[in-house]
Amino acid sequence: MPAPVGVAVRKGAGFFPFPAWVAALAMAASACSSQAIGERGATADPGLTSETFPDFVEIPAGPFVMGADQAHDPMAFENERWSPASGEGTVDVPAFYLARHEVTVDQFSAFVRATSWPVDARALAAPPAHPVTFVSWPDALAYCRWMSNSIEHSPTTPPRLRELRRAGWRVMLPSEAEWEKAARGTDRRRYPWGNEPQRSRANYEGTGTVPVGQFGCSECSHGLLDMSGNVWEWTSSPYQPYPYDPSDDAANLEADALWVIRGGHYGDGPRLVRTTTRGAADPGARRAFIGFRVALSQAPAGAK
Ligand SMILES: [Ca+2]
Ligand SMILES: [Ca+2]
Repeated sequence: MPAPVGVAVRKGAGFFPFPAWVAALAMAASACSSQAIGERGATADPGLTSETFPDFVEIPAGPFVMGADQAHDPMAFENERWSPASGEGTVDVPAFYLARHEVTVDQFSAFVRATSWPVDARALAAPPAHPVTFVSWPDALAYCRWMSNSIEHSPTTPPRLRELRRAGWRVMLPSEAEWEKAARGTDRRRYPWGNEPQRSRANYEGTGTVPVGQFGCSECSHGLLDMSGNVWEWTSSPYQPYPYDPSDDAANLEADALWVIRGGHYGDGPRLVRTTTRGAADPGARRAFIGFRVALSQAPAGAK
C-alpha cells in the first residue's frame, strides 16, 4: 500500500492494537445506550441545547469526481491518483448531511458530561468555540453514537432531525468520499472556495486553532466552513489505496490499519489543505491538530 503522503500519525510506542479499538467501540455503544437522554426525568440536563445541535447541510445525491494527479493539479500527491490508468474517478454518493462546522469543545463537553466517556483532559482545555482536539477515532465514534441517541431522545431536538432519525438516519463520521464530495463540490475545485489558495478563507499556515467558522467563506462548497485547515478531520474510512471502494473497507485490514483524515490543519501549507489531500492516522492517536465533524446518513441495512 502506498504511504499516506499528506501526514501519517502513529503512536510513539508501537501501534494501537486492533482488538483494543474494537473494544473501545463496544464501550461506546454501551456508554450511550445506558445514558439515553430523556430517561432521566424532566429536570435532567439534556446535554444538548438547540444551540449545540449540529447545523447540518444537505449534500444532494449524485456523482462527483474524486482523486487527483499532477496532470490535473500540480500539487497532487501520488496517493491521490485514482489508478495507474487514470488520475481521477467518478463516485456516486447517496444524499447525506454534513455539519457546517467542526465539532467544538463546547459540544464535546456536553457529550463527556452526559456519558462520563473517558477523554484526554487536553480535549476539554481549549476555549469552548474552538474545534475539539486530542480526540481519538473511537472518541469521535462514541460522540456520534451519543449524538444519534440525543437526537432520538432530547426534548429540544429540532423536528426535522428527529424525523430523519426515526427514518433510520444516524450520526456518523463522513466517509472519505462523502467528505471529498462535500468539500470539492461537483466542479473539481482544488479548495473548497476555488482553485487557488486563499489565506482569508481558511485557518492554515497559522499557529493554532481558531473558533469554528471564524473564517467566513460564502463561496465555499455548500457553505461548509473550515473544511480546509483549522484541524484535520477523522473520517469513517480505513486508509486504502485508490480506487476508492467502500465495499472493501473491512477486507484485509492490517492489525495496525490507519484511518483517513482530511483537510489539513492550522499549521499546514496550501498543499495539505486541498480538497483531495489524503492524510491517515492511527485510530488511537489523540493530537493537537486532529478533530472531526459529524455527518447524518442512512444506516446500511441491518445497522442501527
Ligand atoms: Ca478542518
Ligand atoms: Ca475501501
